[in-house]
Amino acid sequence: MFFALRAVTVVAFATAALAAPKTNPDQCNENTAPFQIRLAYAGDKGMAVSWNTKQQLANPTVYFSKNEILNRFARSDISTTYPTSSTYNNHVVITGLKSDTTYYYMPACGNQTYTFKTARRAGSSTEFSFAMIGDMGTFGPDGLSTTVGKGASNPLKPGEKTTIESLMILKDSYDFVWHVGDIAYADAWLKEEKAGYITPVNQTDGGAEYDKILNEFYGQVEEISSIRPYMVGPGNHEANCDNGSDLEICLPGQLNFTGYRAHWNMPSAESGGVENFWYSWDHGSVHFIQFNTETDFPNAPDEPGGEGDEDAGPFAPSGSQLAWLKKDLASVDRKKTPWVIASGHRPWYVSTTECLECQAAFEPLLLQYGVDLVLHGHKHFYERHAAVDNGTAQEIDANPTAPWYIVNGAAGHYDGLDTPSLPYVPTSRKVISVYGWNLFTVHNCTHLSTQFIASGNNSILDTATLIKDRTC
Ligand SMILES: *[C@@H]1O[C@H](CO)[C@@H](O)[C@H](O)[C@H]1NC(C)=O
Ligand SMILES: *[C@@H]1O[C@H](CO)[C@@H](O)[C@H](O)[C@H]1NC(C)=O
Ligand SMILES: *[C@@H]1O[C@H](CO)[C@@H](O)[C@H](O)[C@H]1NC(C)=O
Ligand SMILES: *[C@@H]1O[C@H](CO)[C@@H](O)[C@H](O)[C@H]1NC(C)=O
Ligand SMILES: *[C@@H]1O[C@H](CO)[C@@H](O)[C@H](O)[C@H]1NC(C)=O
Ligand SMILES: *[C@@H]1O[C@H](CO)[C@@H](O)[C@H](O)[C@H]1NC(C)=O
Ligand SMILES: CC(=O)N[C@H]1CO[C@H](CO)[C@@H](O)[C@@H]1O
Repeated sequence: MFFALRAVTVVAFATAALAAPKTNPDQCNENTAPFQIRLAYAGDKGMAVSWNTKQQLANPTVYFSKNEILNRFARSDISTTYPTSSTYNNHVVITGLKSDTTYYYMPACGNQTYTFKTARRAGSSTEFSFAMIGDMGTFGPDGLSTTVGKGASNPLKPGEKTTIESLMILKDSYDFVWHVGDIAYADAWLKEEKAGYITPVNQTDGGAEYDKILNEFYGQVEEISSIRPYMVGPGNHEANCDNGSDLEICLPGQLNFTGYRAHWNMPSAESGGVENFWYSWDHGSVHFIQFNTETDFPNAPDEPGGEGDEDAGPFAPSGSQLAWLKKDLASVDRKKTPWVIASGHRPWYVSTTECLECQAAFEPLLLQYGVDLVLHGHKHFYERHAAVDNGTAQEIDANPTAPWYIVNGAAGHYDGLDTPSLPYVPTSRKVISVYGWNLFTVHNCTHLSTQFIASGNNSILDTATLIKDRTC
């Protein structure tokens, strides 16, 4: 089993460049070689580095420096696995860095140097962009490809780029990626087997197929997650056993956010949150908040008895999440971070079934504290709304007092796209059913814009700008 604690890290300074590799207590071999490398912000002076290995490490170690010498290192003792996983998840947090600075790094026993850039100093007013994706599974023969299984739809058209390819081509246009839940869709394994889309790895091995798809996903996303912080939020597919099949097979790694808890290391320790479930961070002129629409609030859909029927959570004493959200929102210094952007997986303003429990729990706080923008996934299309105050639309170029809502769960996975219901809800302003992602640009303290980018050919299919009357 794994520890819910965040990695405690020791930062040391080696005196000679070549001394660093000798400090690794783990023997390097193919079982300790790092793969699936992924980054996450840890304050504006830190970076969480996570990666997997085939064997447990005594002391996961990352070498780093401002140049390629890599003469500093950070280390932890967090190397964890769970039943049905073939890998260990290693987590190290590097602290004491400079904000807005590029560092070179490499997990011990690696064969390649990567770079990351720390977050922009909280309060800095420089323009920046970030990428937002929702509901992205693995691409290729075990996920979304140019063919579909029985019952699935919307295969990739020949020559179309996947969302990962599109994000990679445009990687210089954003500082980080925010994946707002539903990560990998490994839980589709049984559905894909039943549809004749994939051949079982092994009928009796209880876990190989789930683990294979999960590993494929983390391998595919690595080209981005090893060079850009990849922030995540919980989605229902991180706890899902409703596999689209009539078989009762649910693997331990699939239950209760087990794989999700083990893989990621979001900055909850830095923000008083809980694991990868709810947390916040500052980046330049924005305070970002991830909240959890799956568990830990009244009538949460993934809790026992909830409508999602996932039998998951809770992860903290009753009332903790909403109390944290209120406290976090109340403590934002709007002079420092004039913008507040929040994300939770399930939408409540959307032209199909909405999460009313989520609305009841979260909307009053988001309204009360003047959150500027709320991002959701879950539904597999793109829908840009107006700013909305308890159902009443306010236009985004007219200094709205309510949050602007955008739903995008269209990054692409085995099941294809969803069809929105007609007529669209009154708050809807633009609907696009194409695989794609959003590029958000925070220009200054009054202008924040978005572009919806079709992954298949990188064309911009929608543009919109939120304008606030404020003095910067
Ligand atoms: C580098 O390490 C990765 C992960 O172990 C491995 O997949 C890759 O083949 C290695 N590359 C080279 C050039 O050795
Ligand atoms: C299937 O997996 C089980 C458990 O890992 C293993 O014991 C068995 O040998 C495998 N069967 C085949 C045909 O590979
Ligand atoms: C899910 O995991 C949490 C943390 O270990 C635990 O407290 C909770 O009871 C689990 N939920 C279910 C339904 O097993
Ligand atoms: C929101 O609107 C509904 C009716 O649509 C109303 O019943 C409810 O009291 C309103 N909530 C608030 C906080 O104003
Ligand atoms: C803020 O950015 C917008 C969009 O780039 C620009 O039109 C506007 O003039 C800027 N405002 C200030 C005060 O610089
Ligand atoms: C790019 O893809 C979108 C979505 O499939 C399509 O509507 C558009 O026509 C394409 N643009 C070009 C230039 O091919
Ligand atoms: C264990 C489990 O959740 N299995 C589910 C697989 O899918 C069918 C049909 O959707 C459900 O009825 C099972 O409960």
